Amino acid sequence: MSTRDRPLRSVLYMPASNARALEKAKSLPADAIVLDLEDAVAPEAKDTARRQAVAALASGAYGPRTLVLRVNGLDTEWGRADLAAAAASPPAAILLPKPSSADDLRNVQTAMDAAGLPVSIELWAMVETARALVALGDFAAEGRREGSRLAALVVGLNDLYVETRARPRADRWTALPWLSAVVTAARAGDLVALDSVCNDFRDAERLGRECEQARDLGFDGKTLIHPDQIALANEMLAPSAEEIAEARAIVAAFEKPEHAGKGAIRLDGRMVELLHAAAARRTLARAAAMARPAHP
Ligand code: 1VU
Repeated sequence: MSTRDRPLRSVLYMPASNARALEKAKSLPADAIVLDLEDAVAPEAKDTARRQAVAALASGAYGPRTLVLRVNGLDTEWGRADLAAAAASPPAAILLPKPSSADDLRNVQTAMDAAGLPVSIELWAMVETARALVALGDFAAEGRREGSRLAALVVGLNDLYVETRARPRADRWTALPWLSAVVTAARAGDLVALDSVCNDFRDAERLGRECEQARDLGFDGKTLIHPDQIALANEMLAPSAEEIAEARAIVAAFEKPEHAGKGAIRLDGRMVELLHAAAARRTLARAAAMARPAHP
């Protein structure tokens, strides 16, 4: 199943060098887990992290959680070894840090092919450089290209703040144009859109505000750094009971015989169109996917 069809409300990073975190993740209610070989792992721990990540991927101990491997860039001494290791026990997706052009996305797919990663293994791309923001249209086109592995865009605000010199603000107003641009590119490219992390993992109020922003901007899920952040993301990035009830009402209204062949109808005193029925069906499909046990 493509990750496009899986719930990805909560996507938890963990350093693959941290054996305790790898163990703990087996019982955490995250929809997806990113085993990080890149920034969260010190150079002297890269080999241990790669070995532990491969063992985790091969273990079958993470149930239906979507497993993703964040590799080091191909321009580092570790990148190609990371891909070769992934081929031994493939994750659902490879997460590429710091791509800045469509060429970077195509080059890593060529390297994935060469490493022997099956074509079903997707590519997720971080959006964390100024050049990536400028290239979002090309990223969307890559998502639409026949045979492309690209399936998701993942925002990385920590790097973007440093590179652009924009100041991180608690309400994230300095990042809103980027966040919105990433969601737009994801929709144009038929890609999953995942919001950045909230570094202040003890601040549930702030996380709640970020999840609300992510939901309202149209993100599919939020990346996380700590187990305490999972429950809130799962709750806030799922369709609410009211949204599900409304979606059911719209679908039911369009299915009435008297509305057959109509493009627009009246429901509870307002107009709903076929495009709303399509959105309602998508909401119901997401809710159904989230109702399936993702974390036993
Ligand atoms: O109760 P236990 O001792 O068994 O477990 C600890 C701890 O190991 C565990 N835990 C985690 N388990 C899985 N995944 C995690 N991400 C994770 N974080 C912690 O939970 C128990 C309680 O932990 P704690 O509250 O004592 O927290 P620590 O001080 O151990 O850890 C805090 C940090 C922030 C260091 C930790 O949460 C962490 O390493 N998070 C992930 C960092 C990461 O992957 N960064 C890179 C991606 S972010 C990015 O690049 C932005 C784009």
